[in-house]
Amino acid sequence: MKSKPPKLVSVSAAVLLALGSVYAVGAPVTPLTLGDTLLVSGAAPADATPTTSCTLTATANTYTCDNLRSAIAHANANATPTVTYSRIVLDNGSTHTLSVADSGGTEAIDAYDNSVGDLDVTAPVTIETTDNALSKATIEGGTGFNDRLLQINSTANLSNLSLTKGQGVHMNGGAIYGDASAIVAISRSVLTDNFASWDGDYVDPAIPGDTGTTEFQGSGGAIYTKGPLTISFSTLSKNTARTVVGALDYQKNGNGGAIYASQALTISDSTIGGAGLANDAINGGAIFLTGGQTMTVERTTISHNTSVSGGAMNIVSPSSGATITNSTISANFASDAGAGINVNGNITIGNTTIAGNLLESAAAGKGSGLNQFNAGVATMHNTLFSGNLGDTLGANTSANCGKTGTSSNSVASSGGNLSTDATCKLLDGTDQQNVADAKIGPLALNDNSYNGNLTHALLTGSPAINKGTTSACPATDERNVARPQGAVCDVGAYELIVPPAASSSSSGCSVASGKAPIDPMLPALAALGLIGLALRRARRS
Ligand SMILES: [Ca+2]
Ligand SMILES: [Ca+2]
Ligand SMILES: [Ca+2]
Repeated sequence: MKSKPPKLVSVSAAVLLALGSVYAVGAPVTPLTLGDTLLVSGAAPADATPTTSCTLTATANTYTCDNLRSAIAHANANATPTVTYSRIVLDNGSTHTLSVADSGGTEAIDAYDNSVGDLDVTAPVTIETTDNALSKATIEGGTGFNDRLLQINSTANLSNLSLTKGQGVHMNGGAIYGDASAIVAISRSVLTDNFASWDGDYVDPAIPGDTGTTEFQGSGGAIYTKGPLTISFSTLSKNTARTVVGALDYQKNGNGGAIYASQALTISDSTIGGAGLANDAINGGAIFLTGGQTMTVERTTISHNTSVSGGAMNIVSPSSGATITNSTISANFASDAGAGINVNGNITIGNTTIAGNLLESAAAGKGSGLNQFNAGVATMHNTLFSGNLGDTLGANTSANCGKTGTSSNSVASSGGNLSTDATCKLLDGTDQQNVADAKIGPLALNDNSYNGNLTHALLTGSPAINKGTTSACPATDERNVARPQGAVCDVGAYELIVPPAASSSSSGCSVASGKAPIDPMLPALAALGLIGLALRRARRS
């Protein structure tokens, strides 16, 4: 093996690290080459059980297919699935309403029969639109479809789609079920108004002697996956995984209103929830992670989701820990523990704003913004806790952090944090505790043309401004604004833009020269405008 000069080795290592972090986002584990291209043309191709294969066009390896179901049937027949993937192309703005219901129940739950009910993907595919910068294609469940939309047991990259009206009746995964071999990446897509529901012979407390036997969980309102899942520039809203049954409104399972994941979960530049757009579940209103290798969330806003435990997320024993960076967790609700985050295991939270989450538990000591249970350490830097309320029903006692059980919460501060109370144990010399008013604005777009996420701006005089630590500060904020602005990074997900300081001894702006002084803001504004234009095409709608 050739040795390299030490300097090159060092550079290579840095590049490999950078490539590794990029590669982890959305790329399949095994690089596949393009096999067949499958064109599904038309504004609303009718769903039907495939009877003929797709038709070869004059272009090699390019076929036309009657509908999405027939395209998937062709893709599943891929003879070289470890080498090639099929690319299914839908027209921009087209709607694909699934109507071939499995009314006779010929396809068992979680079985693979692509001819009826859910679309079953068993070989690598990309499903996208003709132009992923233009309007999305919609895949939806028709009236009475009573099935999820997609069941995947392969590599699947889904781009520029709207997945809606998935009807996970008595099954996991309202829009998508990812099986053990699924590697799913979703970008620039919307998953909204899907549900997973529970049924089975539950023990109804209203019926004496009732015993439960078989149960179907009904988890993952939009997505249930046993394989790694990557989501970027997407929105997940109004998905539900809470089933209320019986005479006493017995609330049965449903974990993960939007996402139930049991493998590595990576989310970036996305919005989960929103005012009037809550995802809802028993545990993990937006996200339920269990047995996962790791969870990484960055530049993502999770707001207004509802649950019993973990309004935004319920994280159970991530073996490699969970990391949340440059994100906003706001206005989520839980009736038992952790209106924002409920976590068992190690979690690292950096430059994140956790604000206005509401817990309505009467039990003492539980956290509303961040609640820990059982084991684990929460390592935090530059994170802002403001006005997470709860613990005593109706009293609105501030409790940003806490723990379920007798022992207290375990926190390791890396500095630069801010809290409106002292419950988060932020004891580094650079932390601020018991701040009377963090002075943050309401959730708003705040000129964010990068990913469209809503954030809490820092208002004039906010004690979060320039009070983070520089050492652990990311290069940008949640809106992709460069950090730091001014001398030092701000606390939380939002960096307040500071105009370049006007120099009092500027040599090029003399009024005596007869030219109008140049507004020092103009170059910056022009640059921002150009960036905005460049990014507008990439912005999810
Ligand atoms: Ca199926
Ligand atoms: Ca099926
Ligand atoms: Ca700053």
